Amino acid sequence: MRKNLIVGSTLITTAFFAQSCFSPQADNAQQTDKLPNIVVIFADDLGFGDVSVYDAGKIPTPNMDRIANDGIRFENGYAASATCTPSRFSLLTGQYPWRNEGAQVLQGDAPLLIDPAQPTLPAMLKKAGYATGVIGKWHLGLGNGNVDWNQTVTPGANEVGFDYSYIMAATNDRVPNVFVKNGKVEGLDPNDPLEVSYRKNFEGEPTGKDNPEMLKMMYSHGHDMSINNGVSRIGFQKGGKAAQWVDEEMADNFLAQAQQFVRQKKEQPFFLYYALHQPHVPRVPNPRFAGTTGFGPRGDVIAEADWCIGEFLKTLEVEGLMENTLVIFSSDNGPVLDDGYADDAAEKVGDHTPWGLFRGGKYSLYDAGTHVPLMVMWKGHIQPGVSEALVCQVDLFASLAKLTGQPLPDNDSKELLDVFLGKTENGRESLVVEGLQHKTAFRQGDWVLIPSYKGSPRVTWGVDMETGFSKEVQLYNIKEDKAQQNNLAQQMPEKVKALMADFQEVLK
Ligand code: NG6
Ligand code: CA
Repeated sequence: MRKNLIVGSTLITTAFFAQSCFSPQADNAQQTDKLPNIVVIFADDLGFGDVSVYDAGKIPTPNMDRIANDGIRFENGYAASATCTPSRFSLLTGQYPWRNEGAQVLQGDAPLLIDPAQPTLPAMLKKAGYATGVIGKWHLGLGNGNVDWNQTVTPGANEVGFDYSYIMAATNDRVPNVFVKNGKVEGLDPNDPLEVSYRKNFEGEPTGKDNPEMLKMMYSHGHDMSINNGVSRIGFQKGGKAAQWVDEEMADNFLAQAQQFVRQKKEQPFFLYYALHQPHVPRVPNPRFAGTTGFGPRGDVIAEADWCIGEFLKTLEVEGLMENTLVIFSSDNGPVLDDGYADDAAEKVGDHTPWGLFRGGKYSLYDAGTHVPLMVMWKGHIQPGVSEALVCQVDLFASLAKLTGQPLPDNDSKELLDVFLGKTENGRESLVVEGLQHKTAFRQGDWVLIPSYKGSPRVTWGVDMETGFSKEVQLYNIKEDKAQQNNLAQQMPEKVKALMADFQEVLK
């Protein structure tokens, strides 16, 4: 058990905020004086064991560790899904991803996944008087399915609650390789229009498949289409050359944007969703970090991400905002080694265990798919500690609504503010997590139930990863058997039955 979880007076202040002062009807100006800034820093494919504070990590991550050491480190923090789009959908909407058929890994020209009429975390905070911004990876679709990248791309992040957006449309391995600022491609030369297709190449444009001599990093599967900056990607693009990103500069670019957002919005409460692109493929660190960890590019971009977090925290400090800013750090899904480029991730992993002690990783219904690093820091308001509570990123919506005096949403998000602030360990009783193809598992207490599923037990596109699918029903005690090696389903049919009944209740 944790002791002295909250400094007495600050807790009273927080409770006071939540209960009386911040009624949704209250005058915004009055509220905004006291509301804390909220920053969600969200890594891409960073595993539980990639963060050195979680014991298993061999790559030093002093700045991520600092958030944990100065705040609450969650030992049972989950993403809602083992891939990016569905996980981010849940973070921003408070809804389980499998309730939305379209919430699957999206291509770079996919339409906006979130209905602008649907309640979102940023829109809720905007109502509470926050300046809201998203910087970094989006991957929730843009436009209406027929985007002209040379015009304003809409609807997008700005239509679902963000006042400011500076984003990559999808992933760093998908076209278009440009930044979209408030719906406009940044740095586009009107004389060199940008065209994007996921169906066929544009006449005469080189590809990784046909022009491997142009590549500085070889693909291992997929990723053999249009080339930008010596890296071939998924999808085809033509033109827009002046706007295309340089991977090595991406971290500095997003960081500068995040710092600028803080400096510009510091007078009012702000909500910043700082969505790092690391350690997703292609892993191309700034030369300052290349070769620094001994774990190959995957290790080096984790070091780079950690540095970005450190610089960002320094900005909060310099601006005098540390004690008035709630910082949440997590990852969208579990880790993967070879995810489509020959970048030595598997060869150089050594005794580093990105998945910690858990089974599986990205794409997997096993625990490491969704069991991610999660930590919350709020200087002077949270007494540092470790929490065993079961929590999910989907719960941030309701919990932050509570913090800011907004009505609680009517969705899958559970109000766990006191848990996130380290005041209690009464987290969720149960949670549904998602693997590939909207297939789900049920965690209740220390038990995990994976129903019988048809489908390949391994990811089929060359990634060395278990999907978690099996014809056998699987039941694990995750506390005693973190690595999910001991399937107890045969032995404990009554437990399976009881869990299945509760699981079905949620799935309705
Ligand atoms: C897969 C890609 C993978 C990655 C993933 C999305 C191939 C072979 N694999 O389809 O490289 O981009 O999609 O990752 O193309 S996520 O973190 O955004 O969910
Ligand atoms: Ca991801």
